[in-house]
Amino acid sequence: MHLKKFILPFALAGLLLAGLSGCQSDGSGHSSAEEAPPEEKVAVPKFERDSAYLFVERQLAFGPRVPNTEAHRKCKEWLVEKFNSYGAKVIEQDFQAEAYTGERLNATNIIAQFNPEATKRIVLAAHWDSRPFADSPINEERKDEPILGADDGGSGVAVLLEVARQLQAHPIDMGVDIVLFDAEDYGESGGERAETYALGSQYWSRNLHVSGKQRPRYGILLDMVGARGARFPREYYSMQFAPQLVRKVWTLAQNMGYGNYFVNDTGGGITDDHYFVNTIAKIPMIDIINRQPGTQTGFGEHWHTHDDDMDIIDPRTLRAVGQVVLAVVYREANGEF
Ligand code: AHN
Ligand code: ZN
Repeated sequence: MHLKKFILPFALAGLLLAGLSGCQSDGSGHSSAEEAPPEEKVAVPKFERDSAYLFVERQLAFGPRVPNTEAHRKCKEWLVEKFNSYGAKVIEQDFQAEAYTGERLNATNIIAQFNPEATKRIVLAAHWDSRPFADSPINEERKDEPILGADDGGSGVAVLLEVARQLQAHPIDMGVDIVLFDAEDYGESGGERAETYALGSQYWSRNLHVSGKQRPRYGILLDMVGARGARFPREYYSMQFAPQLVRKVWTLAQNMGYGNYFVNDTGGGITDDHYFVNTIAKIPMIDIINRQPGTQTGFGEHWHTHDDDMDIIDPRTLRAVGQVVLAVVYREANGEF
């Protein structure tokens, strides 16, 4: 309590100073002379929550999206076709990864580029695979069966598909790279060997599809952004690698009326895809991820169980996250973020 009271005035002063000076260390603020202002400002479009909800359903209809399965291949085809239909330049970044089990996974990072030539770019990411087993300590049911991953995987992808749809309908000059990582959730139970997770983001971080001036300036990762009652505290590694970006996104979200989701609280570090993007690719990337401190796993009762299906998804959560992401994208494109 005392600590909070002590820190708050300094945090506020820091925010003000950062805002006034217009210079930030995490690459999220830039007013460099070489960068031309946008031709015309484009209003932030409305994020259609029902559209995003349908995108979760469509993914689940393929079944669990576990690497080396038919459902995984079929879903990949659908995602690629969807991004193509929205006018993106799509790159299928195929790779083979060795799982902790020794299995060889045929995997693909799906990359959808808007304005591929633009030198001012940001990256939006989620993982599109789902977990091959239901190993949560909370629920012992059908532990060996793969999960549908409506929230864990499906939700982030669904939000980014709707963002892509809006980018086609309301074009901007800025570059946006949507990256759907594969093989995020094939990691060893228990989570001690964190590097057994996030195989797609580790591969992408070592083999970026862009270089030089086209390198994205920063990124936002969405992981488990669809559950009813979701709660997104400021994740620890995000604060370490991109503190100004976290503050700007959370402040924006709260000003938009989504403070019940984007809570004023700090959460522990998650070795999620953004961890490897930050440490290997050195692109500042934050993670918007649902944390539920009241539960044994810290991720909610449905996490890595068969309850992670459509019943857990709330279109209002998808909208809160999607509308904030759209606000960041369009404000950044307008030079107003
Ligand atoms: C670990 O448990 C090491 N990482 C969690 C990241 C994750 C799993 N996100 C979704 N499922
Ligand atoms: Zn997971």
